[in-house]
Amino acid sequence: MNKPYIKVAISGAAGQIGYSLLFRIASGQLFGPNCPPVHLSLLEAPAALPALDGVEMELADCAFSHVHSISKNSNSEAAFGDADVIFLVGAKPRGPGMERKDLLAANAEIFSVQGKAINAAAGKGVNILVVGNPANTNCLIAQQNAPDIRPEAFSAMTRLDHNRSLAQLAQKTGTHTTDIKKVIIWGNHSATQYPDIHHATIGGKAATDLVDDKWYKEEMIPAIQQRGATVIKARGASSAASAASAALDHVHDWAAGNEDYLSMGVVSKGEYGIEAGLVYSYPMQCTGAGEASVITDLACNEFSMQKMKESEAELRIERDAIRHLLP
Ligand code: NAX
Repeated sequence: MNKPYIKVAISGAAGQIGYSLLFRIASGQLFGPNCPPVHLSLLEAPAALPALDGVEMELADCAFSHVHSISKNSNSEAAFGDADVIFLVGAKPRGPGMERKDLLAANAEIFSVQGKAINAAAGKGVNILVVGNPANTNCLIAQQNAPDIRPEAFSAMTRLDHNRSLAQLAQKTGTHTTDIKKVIIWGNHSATQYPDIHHATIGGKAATDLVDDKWYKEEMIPAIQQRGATVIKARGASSAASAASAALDHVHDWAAGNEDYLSMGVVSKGEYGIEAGLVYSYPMQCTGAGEASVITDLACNEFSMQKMKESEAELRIERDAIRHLLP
């Protein structure tokens, strides 16, 4: 029987990204004004449930017309039951003295439990966005633990990097972000990601004709790769509102479609020579109704191929570090 609402589950709902994301979903910005209201299914670690009570109170106090109902859980299977869309935001942050492999192992536990819960409980047409870091490899773990869910249902977020690239190009060329099309983020959501402007246009002209190569390679690429760290340095906390905005854009466009190229981490089928099975950010075409496909016919120059391979190599290392935890 059809539900009178769209069920949206969000893990890490009491965290800083959750605090920004929930209110935008609740105000109707995820699916637009003409869609059914949302049921918000909020998942948190047990220790954060009291904070989640406060978030629920604030959501209620907004009297949003697009909220059908709200539920809270610390159990993934209960939170994901019959979900249509799942945002996996909650993850362990890197603690003092923790190495990247410790972080990978700690989060591998969380995302394998959540992958199994999605497999057991979510609606078969569910779409999942992984935001929690390391997002690509966490997405791989969840996906591998959900063998009954189609692999295309899983995605990792590189939309923030994509939006950051639009902003940098707009600032540099004195244009608006809406004038810029076909930017691509390839690879991992990490410092090896490759922001590619070789196919991009600004006001219909080739981006590579409007910005000089030295600025692109020596300033823009490192700025995007390091933007998260730069925000932490300035704000004393990691990107939250911009990350929530990117998560909203990602799922909105996946559901509604968008004619532009979009960057999404998806399970590779070997496109552009990248190892099949890795979760790799590609240029995607979203045609609506949760359908998205990799744009496969782009000619990539030697510089691009080298950068794309560097990021693939890092994803292989991450995958190998948690391989024993894959089913
Ligand atoms: P916070 O630490 O503010 O919030 C995380 C929340 O997750 C906490 O409330 C915590 O209790 C909860 N949590 C922990 N384990 C959980 C579990 N097993 N089940 C459910 N909830 C659980 O972090 P926040 O700033 O919101 O960032 C969340 C994640 O997004 C981090 O991993 C962060 O690194 C990642 N990011 C990813 C980005 C991307 O572009 N892919 C950019 C922004 C952000 O850095």
